[in-house]
Amino acid sequence: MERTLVLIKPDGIKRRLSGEIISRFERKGLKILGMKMLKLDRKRAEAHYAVHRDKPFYNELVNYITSDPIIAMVLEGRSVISVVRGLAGSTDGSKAVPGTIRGDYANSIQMNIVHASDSQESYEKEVAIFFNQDEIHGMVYGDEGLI
Ligand code: FUP
Repeated sequence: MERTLVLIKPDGIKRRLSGEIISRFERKGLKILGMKMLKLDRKRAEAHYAVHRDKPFYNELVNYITSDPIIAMVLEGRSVISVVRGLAGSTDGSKAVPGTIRGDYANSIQMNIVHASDSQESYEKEVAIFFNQDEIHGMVYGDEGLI
């Protein structure tokens, strides 16, 4: 079963959307295997966004993600990486389709509410930045009607 790493970014928390966002994942039938609230330090933020190191928006992005607390989650489900990317919507909130998290709640590129791993390789790199193995709980859920 596939897993993904999701962040609720500072704008999502400040706008009191955490519950709404978590609900969308739960209602879709995804399992929450790990969840924590934390303020990201610069070193971990730079590791998380390492692929964007050379982009013009990199510094601002790291400043933003370290500015206030975030919520990190490990979700599990069938094809969960692409499913959660679909639920999140396009990066730019002004272009994201209504019905998606960004389409419904964001109109910015930077403050776009959530992050979600874009591949298995990204997940493996990202989960190690946010979670220890003993913070991921594999056996919490039954699978009644959801698989
Ligand atoms: P996504 O995978 O949809 O989160 O988007 P990207 O990996 O392309 O970008 C990562 C983050 O960089 C986005 F969430 C927001 C930020 N970003 C900018 O601030 N400006 C840009 O032009 C593109 C991305």
